[in-house]
Amino acid sequence: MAMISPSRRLRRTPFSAGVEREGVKAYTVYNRMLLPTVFESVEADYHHLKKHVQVWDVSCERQIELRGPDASRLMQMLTPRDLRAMLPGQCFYVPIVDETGGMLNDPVAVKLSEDRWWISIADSDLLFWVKGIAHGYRLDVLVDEPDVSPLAVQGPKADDLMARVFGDSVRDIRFFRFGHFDFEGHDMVVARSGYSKQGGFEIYVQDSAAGMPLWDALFAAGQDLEVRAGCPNLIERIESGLLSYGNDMTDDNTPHECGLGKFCNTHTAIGCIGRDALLRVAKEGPIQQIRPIEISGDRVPPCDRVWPAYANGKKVGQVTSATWSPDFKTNVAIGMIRMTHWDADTVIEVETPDGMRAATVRETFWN
Ligand code: THG
Repeated sequence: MAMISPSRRLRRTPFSAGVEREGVKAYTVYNRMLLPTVFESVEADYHHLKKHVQVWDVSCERQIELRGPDASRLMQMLTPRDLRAMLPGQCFYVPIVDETGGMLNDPVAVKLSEDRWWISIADSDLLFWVKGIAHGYRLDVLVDEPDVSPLAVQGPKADDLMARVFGDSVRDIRFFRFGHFDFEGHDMVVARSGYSKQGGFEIYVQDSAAGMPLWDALFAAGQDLEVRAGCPNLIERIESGLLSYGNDMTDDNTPHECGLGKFCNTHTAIGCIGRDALLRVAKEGPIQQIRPIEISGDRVPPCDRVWPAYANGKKVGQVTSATWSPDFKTNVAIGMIRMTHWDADTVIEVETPDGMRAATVRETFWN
């Protein structure tokens, strides 16, 4: 594929200088911002992530800040997850739905205080929907995109590296909780979260000017831990079943189709704009759902469009993410599969650009 031309519309990040110094080889565009996808190679990055520790520029996980007396009310209007018991200091993975129950985004909601939230968004223009609702309902809340850029530290040695920079108390942060930590006079929000299942943290850097000093401190402290620059890894995230908005699901899908029913409390999420629509569809239950799929044969080509899935010549779904897994020595994939064929061990056929492949619906992802 040809290069992407840089311009002001394609935003750089506070860490771009560090990412370039570490030899980034490829980017994608996410929320109109650069997101690295390859450093050494996707496979080499994968093995390193599972063994050591990586620093990821995930600035493209932009924050939507809600600030004001109606912030919590607005947050609940956006999601069918019941937020009443959520406390400041917690993060929740929250489906965001429109008035039809269709998925608009699948962000992490960060509750800073009763009247201040960050919505750490996946790749869709959620800001416009949120501003429209705040304005249309005349809510007393400010909605904007602040200068906040997440930097992820992921991998089995993440605790050791973070403790060297922020002190041993970072080890005490529980999963999907956050605390405030000082770095050279800058307040940093540090959460135990991240887009891998290898463990680690996300540092929400609230001032672009603090970005490179933090980047450099992590690399200086982690030399003997073999710290490297990394990025969300295609192989690891498919093995782990981490969904990618715009790839694995769109606004045509409900959270239940996406397997996110466990993050919905539609009956008690009073105020959620998609509530009535979701209550209607939840009564019947979804007729298709996301499933782990194992595709037989040797390495599949890159999956940059949907691959239809068939059984007995009839379409029964589609594969939306797929790659060769070096550790499991098979092709791992994520697909949306109709009810008639979604049971574990069901054999289907997937139409890849290389031709038809036998495939099997799995019970679980690969971790
Ligand atoms: N971290 C932050 N913001 C993000 C992402 C992130 N914004 C974009 C994107 N990733 C949003 N999508 C996801 C998808 C999965 C998870 C988080 C964000 C995730 N899921 C775990 C799981 O499904 O096992 C845990 C969910 C839970 O138990 O609550 O972590 O990665 N800041």
